[in-house]
Amino acid sequence: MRIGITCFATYGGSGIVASELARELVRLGHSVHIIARSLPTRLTELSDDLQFHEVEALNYPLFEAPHYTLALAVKQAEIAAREKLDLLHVHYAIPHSISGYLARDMLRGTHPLPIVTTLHGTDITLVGRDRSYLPVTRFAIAASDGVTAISDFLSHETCAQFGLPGVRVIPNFVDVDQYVRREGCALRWRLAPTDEKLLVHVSNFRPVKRVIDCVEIFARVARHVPSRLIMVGDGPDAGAAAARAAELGVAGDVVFVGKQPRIADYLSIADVLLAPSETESFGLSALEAMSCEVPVVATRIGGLPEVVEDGVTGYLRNVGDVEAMSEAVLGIVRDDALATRMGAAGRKVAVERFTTKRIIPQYLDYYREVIEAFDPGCQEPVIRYVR
Ligand code: GMT
Repeated sequence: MRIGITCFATYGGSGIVASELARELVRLGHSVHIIARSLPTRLTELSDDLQFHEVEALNYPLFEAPHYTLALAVKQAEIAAREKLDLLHVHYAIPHSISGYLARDMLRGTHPLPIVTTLHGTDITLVGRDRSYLPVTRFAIAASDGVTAISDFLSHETCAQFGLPGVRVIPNFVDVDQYVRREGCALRWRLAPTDEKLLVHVSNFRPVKRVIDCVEIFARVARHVPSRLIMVGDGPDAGAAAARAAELGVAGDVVFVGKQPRIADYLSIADVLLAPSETESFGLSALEAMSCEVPVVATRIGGLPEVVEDGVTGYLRNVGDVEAMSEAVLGIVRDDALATRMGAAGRKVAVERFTTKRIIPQYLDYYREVIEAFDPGCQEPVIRYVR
């Protein structure tokens, strides 16, 4: 197949999922064209079968901001026609589905271009629910030829909020050969020189991630067990997290490593992953940690319970309950046998339910279904993904 993929290239789960999907599709013999504002961070190995097309939006003095949505639609249509794409797969509904809709319409009568939209989370739970975006989000989803969501939670949210029928659930996935436990490596010795326990957090440091809760949890744990907190990523709340660490007197043991191209390096040496999010439709870093045999302490919200089993692969606690989360972490770092058992259970879940090999074929089957059902002559946007 010849597939176009649009995603945000910035630090975010949807761009990572789109990049890993692209890489796997190419590995399986398909051609992929990434159409995005910049090259997604995890995609470095371009080739004839994995090409990147940059969207450049003209900034004219009359415009208050460049019109990315329109420039993207033009690029999607241009690449689809030139490269004879069989399908365009957009990640994150706003604004990518709308651009796809425009591209499909621009090509009407010349090149059939079915659109699949994958919903990732905040495109439904935060941005899409905002009054200023809700009608257009609903329209974009209804107008897509195929729609997938990355968890049952997100599928239900989509139905509840937009009054649309259930969408196909294709969960996120992990490369279990890349995300593995590594003992005794140089990075571990550098970050934990006297064998401290390593608590790791990975995110884009936006308010929904509650990174300050990570610092609060860590400060409570560090009172009892020699440990360090490794903060991987960057974003708006990084400064506030650093300030809180200083206030709590733990700044010396909180290490901000910034955005990292190889998250696996940090997860593979962690003792606990912290994911205290306010909302999370899946929690990709939790799954990646589980693949590395790392117990997860997270919040009991959104799709996280579909990934982390409370008491088995980690612990789930209420949003903001830093006391309970620090108790949960202490339970793990004080009991090596429990930590090993939880790590092994997490790895088993990753291997049995969420491997790349198990999930990518679900996308391919869905592409085929959508292409087969596509009616290039249809003028009205209809909810074609419902059977
Ligand atoms: O909002 C974010 O955290 C970023 C967002 C994205 O689109 O990049 O992440 C969402 O998609 C990830 C990949 O599917 C999921 O693992 C995250 O749970 C989801 N984030 C939220 O729901 C907050």
